[in-house]
Amino acid sequence: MDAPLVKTEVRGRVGLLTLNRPKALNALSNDVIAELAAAMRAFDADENIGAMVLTGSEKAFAAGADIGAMQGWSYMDVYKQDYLGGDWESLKRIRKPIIAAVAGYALGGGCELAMLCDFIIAAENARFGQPEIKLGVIPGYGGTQRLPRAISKAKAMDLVLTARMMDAQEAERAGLVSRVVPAERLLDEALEAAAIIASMSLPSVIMAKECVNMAYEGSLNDTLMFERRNFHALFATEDQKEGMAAFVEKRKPDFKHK
Ligand code: CO8
Repeated sequence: MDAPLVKTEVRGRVGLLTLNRPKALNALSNDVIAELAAAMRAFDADENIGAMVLTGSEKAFAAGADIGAMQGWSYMDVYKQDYLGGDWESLKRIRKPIIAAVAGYALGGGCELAMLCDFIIAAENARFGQPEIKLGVIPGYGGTQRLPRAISKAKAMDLVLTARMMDAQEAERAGLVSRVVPAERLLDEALEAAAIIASMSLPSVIMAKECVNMAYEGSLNDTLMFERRNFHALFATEDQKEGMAAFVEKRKPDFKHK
């Protein structure tokens, strides 16, 4: 049997989810997200679970959506499958709190997945970024919408337009991350925080999460759809083909700006 792409474990009243595609730095294929969504839904429905922790490896929380899989897709391919709808979209309907425990790279869809969690605890070696522009596309899973809300327009523009990475200290100063801890403390710190949450009354925990999200998300649904359609549209460009081919072939892209 193939190893699971997402490992699950129960620690007391906490559900631990570990992305498990280490050779591809936990690149988020549709299969990874399908497994993640199924596991989160199961924890969400389990009355013995009060909170969840989502983590990756020491080197990468997740290095983004799976570029190899996306490389050949056309505009119609992404539009018809409503890429990043479906299982992806269902993650934001999980009602119990999810803490992202991030070590190493959280890039592109990986940074977006961390931001979709309720808060982020980072290891000192964590690095956050939205490098999609280097591939001839833009963030497609909330990066252009959640990042300016989580940090500032200036820093979000800086990251999204230059593709530079932000280290854990900068991410904490900017407000993206709630705590930074030594790498060896990361999982314990996240599990302890989740255990505290799981010891509270579940209805009040769920309502608190819903209310904070109401304050934060306003009209996010509309803007996320706007972002997704623009992300789809970029698959009609030559530069998307070139950007992703260049990554796969390990060379610099030669963009033609069309
Ligand atoms: N997709 C597929 N494979 C990947 C990805 C990825 N995003 N990232 C890394 N890998 C693979 C590499 O191809 C390599 O595989 P192999 O060993 O078979 O050649 C393996 O992981 C190890 O990677 P590297 O050799 O590159 O490791 P380095 O330590 O040299 O570099 C980096 C680490 C800097 C993280 C580098 O791998 C990198 O730049 N990765 C791509 C980062 C990126 O561009 N992410 C954005 C992807 S696009 C995206 O997320 C679209 C957003 C739309 C929404 C998606 C929602 C999920």
